[in-house]
Amino acid sequence: MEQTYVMVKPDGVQRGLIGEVISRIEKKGLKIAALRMNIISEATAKEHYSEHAERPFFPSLIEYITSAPSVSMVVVGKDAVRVMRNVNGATNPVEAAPGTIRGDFALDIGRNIVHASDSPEAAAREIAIHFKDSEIADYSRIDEVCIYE
Ligand code: IDP
Ligand code: MG
Repeated sequence: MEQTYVMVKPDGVQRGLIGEVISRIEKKGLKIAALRMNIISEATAKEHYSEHAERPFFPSLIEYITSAPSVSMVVVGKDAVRVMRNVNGATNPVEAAPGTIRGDFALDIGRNIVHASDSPEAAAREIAIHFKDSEIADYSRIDEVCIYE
């Protein structure tokens, strides 16, 4: 089983899409192992998006992501990293396929509702930024016998 870090960004929270995002994750068969709403600090946001520190959109990205509450999750399942990237859809909602979160609900790259780690290494790094080990629940979903062969 693989872990990934998922965020409902402030635009997703403000637009009442927390439940929609969580519902898609749950229905896919992925397991939510940690969940929290908070306003991310500037330091945490800069660490989370450190790979983009030199990009022109970095200051506005940090200002935005820290401007209002977001929802952070650890999501677990087979190939969870790749699966969640596909559930979210392409970064630019213009390119995101219908049926994906960004394809169904977003128009602007700077307001694309969700985040998910782009590799297992990024997932480990991002989970460690946002959660303590003790906040991640180790349990089985009773329907796993139907989800996995
Ligand atoms: P990702 O969220 O699909 O992994 P990244 O390239 O890692 O996409 O970019 C992180 C976030 O930064 C994006 O989700 C988007 O909100 C924002 N972003 C990326 N590129 C641009 C841009 O060109 N203009 C404005 N915001 C951008
Ligand atoms: Mg990214």
